[in-house]
Amino acid sequence: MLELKQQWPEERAARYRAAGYWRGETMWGFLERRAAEIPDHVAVVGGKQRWTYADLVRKAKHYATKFGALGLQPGDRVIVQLPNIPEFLSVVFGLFRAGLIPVFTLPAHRLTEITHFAAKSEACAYIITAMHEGFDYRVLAAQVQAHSPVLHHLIVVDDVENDDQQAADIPPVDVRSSDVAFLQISGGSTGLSKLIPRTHDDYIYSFRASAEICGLDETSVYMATLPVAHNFPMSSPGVFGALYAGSRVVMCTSPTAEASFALIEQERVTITGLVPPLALLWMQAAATTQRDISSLQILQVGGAKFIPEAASRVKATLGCSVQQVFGMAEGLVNYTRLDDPDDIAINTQGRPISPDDEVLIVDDMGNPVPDGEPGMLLTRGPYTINAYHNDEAANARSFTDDGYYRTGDIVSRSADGYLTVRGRAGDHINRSGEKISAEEIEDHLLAHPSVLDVAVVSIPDPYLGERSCAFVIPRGEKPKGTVLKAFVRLRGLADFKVPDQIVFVDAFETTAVGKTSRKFLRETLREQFLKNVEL
Ligand code: AMP
Ligand code: DBH
Repeated sequence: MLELKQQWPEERAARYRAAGYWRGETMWGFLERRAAEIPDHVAVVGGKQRWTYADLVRKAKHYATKFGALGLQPGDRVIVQLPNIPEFLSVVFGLFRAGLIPVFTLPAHRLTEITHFAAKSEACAYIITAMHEGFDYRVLAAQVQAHSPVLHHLIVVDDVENDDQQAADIPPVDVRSSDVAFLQISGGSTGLSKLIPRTHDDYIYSFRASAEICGLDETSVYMATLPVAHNFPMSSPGVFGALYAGSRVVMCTSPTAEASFALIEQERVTITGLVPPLALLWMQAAATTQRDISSLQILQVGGAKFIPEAASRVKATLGCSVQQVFGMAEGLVNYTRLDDPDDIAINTQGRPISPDDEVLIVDDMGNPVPDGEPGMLLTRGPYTINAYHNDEAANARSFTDDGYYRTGDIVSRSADGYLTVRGRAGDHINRSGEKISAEEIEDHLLAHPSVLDVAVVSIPDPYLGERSCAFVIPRGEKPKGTVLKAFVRLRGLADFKVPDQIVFVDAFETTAVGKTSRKFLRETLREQFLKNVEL
């Protein structure tokens, strides 16, 4: 089995320890300590469940025991595919206690993605809930297992919950805080998603500091509204930051305004995070809601650019402050601060968490650009990774020789260090915060016999921010767009990756001699499309 690694050069690691960023804590260790301090405080609420910190620790131990009884060994990788239910936390902390490595996936992922994650991580177990939103995960799991030779164990949380047999508690496994705690997933700008190894030290620092920036304490109520396996609701400050601060976590299974407002009213939620399209829907719904959402103090918005005009209306419509969050599962997270003047909170995507986050903004030649000018964002620091797992090609592309991560984002920086996102260099589609690799979808469409060539392009969309559009040159008779969409879905892809729109073209124009790169082609198609739309 490939070793899990995430290492910083010793000089920097020593500096991060000396500065008190890395404190030697572990994921299990911090929860157990919290539970000893505030055992009766409510830790997590969801559906009909309401667990105290003591309950959460007891339930996590139960899972750890189950994992041990199955023969899982410390260091084994376990795919976790769970919606926003309290069991997400008992399972994941159970894995931490047993020294197992969660591989986080989204409820929307399907056969192709899960099989890819299983292969890349060499996972030997897969944890699901039986049914969610009408989808039967047991059927998916059977297909995934048929494709994944070492994925021997399937754990369905519903079965574990119904089984009250108490096995003997296993002793906690000794893990080092510098060890990799789990594998997080990137949106994937080229090809399939990459796996991101995060250590206990670096991740705990990111959510502990995030919880401080967001002012979380034992009176706060954090609602996870976006799918909790996303880095944003997991750690910015997310469910982990909330538990670290002794706050209450509310698990919300549906991000609609109706369902969310009901939970905000019922649990007196003080803070939650959304992607921009959802924030727009909530702002609209707030005008007519009968629900009392006055407990909400902070609405975080991130994952994609929140335009200033929308940000400026949050206070008046929802009655709370807006906090912009610009982050990435690879590390760096920026926040506008709670005491920032409106001008900053509305017009920028914030500044980094840490004084030791190093940010470089460079031109095409790699030279730093002056403040206020757009350039490519490179970063390294105490919670930004130095390498992906098991992907040498991506590592060669994504990191500089001196350890900076190439974010692919084009940003400008103000004199006081605030970043504004201006665009991006890569070719992914940021569809409502879900990043989709154009290349990945092109490869699937090319497998259809009626597709001669294809380019997948992001198109600005008033609701989604961006939508995906596939420009297809047919081979022989033109297929129906719906047929191609169904074809992509049938290849076992998450629904959000199915092209929103299909446009047939006779040929791809080669306007400039020698410019045959896919990137240039996608840009040309996007421009032509937008010009036609305006006509
Ligand atoms: P990932 O690497 O899949 O975690 O996706 C992170 C990417 O999401 C960033 O590199 C940005 O491109 C985008 N992103 C996240 N937050 C924001 C934001 N507030 N504004 C604009 N883009 C964002
Ligand atoms: O989009 C993201 O990946 C993201 C957005 C906000 C993120 O990872 C985060 C905050 O931590």
